[in-house]
This record gives sequence, structure tokens and C-alpha cells, in this order.
Amino acid sequence: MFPMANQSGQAKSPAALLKEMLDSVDGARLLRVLIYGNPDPDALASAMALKQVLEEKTKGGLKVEMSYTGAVGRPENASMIRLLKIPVSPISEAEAKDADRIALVDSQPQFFTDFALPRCDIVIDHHPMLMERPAAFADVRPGYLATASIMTEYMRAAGVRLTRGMASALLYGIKTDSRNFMSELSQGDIDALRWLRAKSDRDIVKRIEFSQFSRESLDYFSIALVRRRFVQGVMFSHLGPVPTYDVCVQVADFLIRVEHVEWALVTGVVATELVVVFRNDGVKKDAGYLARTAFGKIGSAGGHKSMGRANIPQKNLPNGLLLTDNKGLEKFVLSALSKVDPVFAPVLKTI
Ligand SMILES: [Mn+2]
Repeated sequence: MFPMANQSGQAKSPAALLKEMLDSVDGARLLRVLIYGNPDPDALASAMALKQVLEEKTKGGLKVEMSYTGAVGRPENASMIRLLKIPVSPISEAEAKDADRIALVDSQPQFFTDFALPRCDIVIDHHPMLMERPAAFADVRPGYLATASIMTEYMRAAGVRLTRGMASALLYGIKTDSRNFMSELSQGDIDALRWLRAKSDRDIVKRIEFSQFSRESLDYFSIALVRRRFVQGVMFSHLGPVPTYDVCVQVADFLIRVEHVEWALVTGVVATELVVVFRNDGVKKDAGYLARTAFGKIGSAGGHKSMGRANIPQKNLPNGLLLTDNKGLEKFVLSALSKVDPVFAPVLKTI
């Protein structure tokens, strides 16, 4: 564990780190906190905390804006932004150029593969450190489970007021990154939680967690149930056109929890791609291997033992198969899988 590892490798007190961070924004007027890709709870909470600390400690001299380079994906994250009224919005490369300073939370410059960072002045993160000195001020602590735990220390060191909303956001950030506190918490995470718990609002956290499904997604659940095919442990459902692949993921996560289901396979069409989502019961199976072997040559495919995904562009589908041909797509997917693992052959016969 790296209790206070930072770019110099020396242990520094929270007060010293805070002072260094404040020195790095000296004279600046506009700082943008950039969240890479789709904002998740840890990144959102950390950005909020950084905004409060910097704005209060510079006594209004510095304005802090929070932005993300991707889109809000999961309904829980949309609900967190709405319920906690988080002032965050999407940003383009051109728009990011107007800032005097740019701060990254929960990421490092190397993460920005499809977004040109105009500059980078502050990095606060808990992922493994990718480069020696990613910014003038960098505080990277791979031992922590969440950036929100690190930001909690800055809140305490700064002595700023902890609102219920902020405490709830930080707690929820730590909760999601630690998989509901199931992962090994560092002392820093534990100290942060202890401080946040009394102040956080359990009802808000519960409301965020309970908005896992958008109302629109319910229609796809009904399509999934009507079109399902189940033979010998394999549950398969082709949804047809879906707005995002998340819909297939949500349906597959649901179907794998049905009794006697060993494999849940959900396919859908997102724009000009066929998406195949794999889930299994985790018993001597490898979804990532299956996805790569069956579809790796014609699309992007991968995953872990119990979850996998393949995206196949229309142009790589076999001779003239259209994305509107539901039966053709079902046959194509199941025949490709049957060649890798015969467990998928019986359900192919039902088409
Ligand atoms: Mn994180």
C-alpha cells in the first residue's frame, strides 16, 4: 500500500498537499475539471469536492467548471447528477481550450486517447501511476479504492463545510468503486468513510441506486422475454435495434439470474453494428475467450471469465446478411458460437 505516495514519493501531510495544490492554481481564473469518458460516481464526487475546495480556498478568485468528454451512460449516474444537482456538462476539445488550468480526477493524461488535452495541471487519482510527473501537481495513490477517499482528505484539510449532498456523493463514489465495500479498503478509505457516514443521506444514496433502469429500457425487457429461447442451460434473446449496448447488458444481467441458466446471450443492433453480450454462471466457463474466438476476426471482442462482449460491424457480416434480418442474425450468432462450444448447438436448432 502507498499511504501518501505522490509524485515525489515522499509522505506529505494533507495540509502540505493542499497548499501545493493551491499554489499550482495561483493567479488562474478558470479551471476545468475534466472527467474522461462517461462520468462515474467516483469521478463525479471527486470533481465536486475539488470544485468546492478550490473555489472556497481561493475565495472566489478561481472559477471551477466540471465537464466530461463522453456521455452520461448508466441511469444511476444520470440519477446521481439529477438528485444531487451536480453542475456538470459534456465538453468538446475546442471548448476545453479556454481554461487557465485543467485538472483530472479519477484518471491520468494517458487515459485521454480520443480527446486532445490542451494542458494538464492537476491530477488526483487512484489508478496505477502511468507516468512520473503527469502534472505540476499530481497526487496518485494506487492503494486507495476510490479517488473520492483522497478528495475527502482534501475537504478535511481545507476545513470546508461538508454538505449532506457532498457527503452522499463521496460516500456513493467510494461505495461503487469498492463494489459495495466488498473490496479490501485501505486505511485512507476507512478514515474517509468514517467521516462521511454520519453526514451522508442514506435515502438519497438509496434513490440513486434504485434508479438502475430507465423507463425506456423496460420495453426492451418485454421484447427480450417474448423473444427468448432457452435450451439446456442456454438463454438467448435477440432484441433487434436498441439505443445503446447497455440495454443488452442490463437484459443479460437479468437473464443470468434466472434459475437453470448457465449462459445468457443477448444480441442487439446498435446503429450499424451487431452487439453480442455474454454472461455465464462462472462455473468453468470463459466468456471472453468465447467472444474472441467466435467473433474476434470480424469485430472487436473480449471480456473476462464470466462476462464478454463482441461488436461486429455490418460490413463484416457474412454475404449480404442485413442488420434487419432477425432470424438471419440469430442463426449467424449461434452457428459461430456452436463452432467454438457445442453447448450452443441445441438452441441453434430451435431457429
Ligand atoms: Mn475511481
